[in-house]
Amino acid sequence: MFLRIDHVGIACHDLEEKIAFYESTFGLTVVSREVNEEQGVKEAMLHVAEGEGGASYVQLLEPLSPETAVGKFLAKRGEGVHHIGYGVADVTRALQEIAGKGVRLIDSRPRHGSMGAAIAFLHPKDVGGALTELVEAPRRSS
Ligand code: V0V
Ligand code: CO
Repeated sequence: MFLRIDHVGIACHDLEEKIAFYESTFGLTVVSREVNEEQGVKEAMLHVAEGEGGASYVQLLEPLSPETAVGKFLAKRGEGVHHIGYGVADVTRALQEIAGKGVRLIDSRPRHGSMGAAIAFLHPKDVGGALTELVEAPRRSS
């Protein structure tokens, strides 16, 4: 079902400061920045590698307000790994298959994600404490 680890999402208080850290420490490059009102975040994707199953990234997340998913996470747990995003070929199909196994879906249908992806979250309480995101990247025209 999973093609790759698409991204690891990292919650932070100050997006610009964390971008500067990842750039200067690891030599990573920002390939996309977005404000996603629905998800309550300002985020940046930093490219890590290309693999057979597609590209992988680090996603840095700053909350738009304390009441958002990432805002609440920061207040409870502080900065750190917030979620893991797995690449899938078809997010709607993957959601059906996973729901059939009794895992609670946060999103029963795909939402808008970074860089034009269709995304959906699974409840961390049903995935061993790991907030899990499914990511269907847009098809490349080649
Ligand atoms: C909360 N919990 C987590 C967690 N956030 N566990 C692991 N990882 C996380 N990130 C735990 C929390 O400690 C509580 O456990 C329990 O879940 C309920 O948490 P809560 O603080 O009461 O918060 P809720 O229930 O209001 O919200 C939690 C969920 C929420 C996971 C339902 O954060 C959510 O809907 N997340 C999905 C959307 C999202 O995260 N968007 C931002 C990324 P205890 O303490 O009761 O044991 S957007 C993104 O990635 C984009 C755009 C992209 O990739 O393109
Ligand atoms: Co994400």
